[in-house]
Amino acid sequence: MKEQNTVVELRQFLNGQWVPGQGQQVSSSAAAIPERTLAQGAAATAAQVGQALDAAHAASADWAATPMATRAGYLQRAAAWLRERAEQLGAELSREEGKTLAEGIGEVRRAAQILDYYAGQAERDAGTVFQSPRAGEQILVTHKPLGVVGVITPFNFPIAIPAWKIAPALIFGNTVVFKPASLVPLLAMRLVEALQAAGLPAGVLNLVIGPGRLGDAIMDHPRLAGLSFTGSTGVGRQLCAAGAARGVPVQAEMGGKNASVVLADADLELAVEQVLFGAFRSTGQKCTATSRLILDADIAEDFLGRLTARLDDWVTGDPLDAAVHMGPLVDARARDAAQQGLERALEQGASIRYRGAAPQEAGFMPPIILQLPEGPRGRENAGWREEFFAPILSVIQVAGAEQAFAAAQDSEFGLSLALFTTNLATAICAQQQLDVGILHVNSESAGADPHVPFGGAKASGYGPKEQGAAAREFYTHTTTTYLRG
Ligand code: UN1
Repeated sequence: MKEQNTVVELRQFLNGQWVPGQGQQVSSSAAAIPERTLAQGAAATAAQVGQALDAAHAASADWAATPMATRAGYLQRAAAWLRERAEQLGAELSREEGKTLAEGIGEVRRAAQILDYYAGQAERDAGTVFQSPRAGEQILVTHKPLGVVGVITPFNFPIAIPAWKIAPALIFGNTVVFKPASLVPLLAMRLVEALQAAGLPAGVLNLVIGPGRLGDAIMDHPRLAGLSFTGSTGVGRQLCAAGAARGVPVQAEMGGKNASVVLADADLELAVEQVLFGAFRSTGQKCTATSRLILDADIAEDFLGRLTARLDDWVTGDPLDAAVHMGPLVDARARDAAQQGLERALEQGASIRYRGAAPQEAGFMPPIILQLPEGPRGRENAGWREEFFAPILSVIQVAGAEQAFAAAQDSEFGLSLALFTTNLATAICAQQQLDVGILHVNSESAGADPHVPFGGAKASGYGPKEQGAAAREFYTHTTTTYLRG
């Protein structure tokens, strides 16, 4: 692996200037080599968060009055900037977060695609005109920005998730205070650099890097008009409650415990490949990852035989090595937390059906398949209930589609579900019966396109969904105008 030894100076972006933080020292390191520091500097303080919100507020009237086509230009230029540097930034992402180089480069390109998609909003409808029951009248529904929007993002998609919140916030005329996960500040800084290079006016986008409690400083600030959050269900619900108390809309994308259901009539080769990707790509660190596997008993042994054979060739190691399929978890703390979850599952009667090979150091963990106990005990097991955010796949067996759907529904979460069947009627039944935000028929549980709604049911989501036409629902409020000439 080619190593550069430069440590990036970690800075805050306030009112169009890169400035040092005034808080405690923070740093990020390589996921696979924790002793290697990648970025270092002082965290933002609550006072600096206040400056960020004040700057965003001061910029907000001019930004809202800027034509959408002009706002789109900034996003397009930032997209081009990212695309030109996709390989280099993808390598930075891979090194810091731990996903493979291909996934890192893919994520940078995806961020560019998201920016371009929202730029296209300038050529879409600006609202809706309704018929009026009264003569000589039209009813217009138009959209206005909320004002200053807070964006709080997790470590697992260090640039794509920020892009899919910041791009719609900006295109719809909001100004932004962005707080990324402090484990992955590098790509957050790159996204801000891209928009700065595009000429974005001062104050429109502000970046504050630091510990989680900065999120409370954003939430509590009187200028805040909306908050979009992706992360754990616990933190998301606290933010939703705080927002409700203040009348500030909050959009929260939270946990998942997504099932893949493989029925007896499925194309097994396809299902094996898609479950492998869904469960183990990005080391299982996606809210859309497959972590429950529900197999029809008729094909269960055949399926597991094929899946474990594929896993025998699955290489866990240095994420920058092209031969590697799976890097480490983001850090040793994440690995230890997943390890403890695994131990709880084992104490509660689960057994290890498969454990792959992995380096011992840093946050490395091998791919693991857990067999849960039969009957209701299986569905009380930590392997069924808890989101480990790790390459651990918990398996149960059922008899037929009806039992499979009942098992799939038996979860606090409702983000994504992958169903493998060749029977169209069964697929339609799943669409009607299952409380999930995203249903994949014959494809893996992870993945999202920018032009369609993304988000979950039950404990997985709160507030309007993200992406596509859904984004406008969150980032704007409407005025209904009864217009008579
Ligand atoms: C994807 O499946 O590619 O945090 C996107 C997450 C989700 C995004 C998933 N909010 O994993």
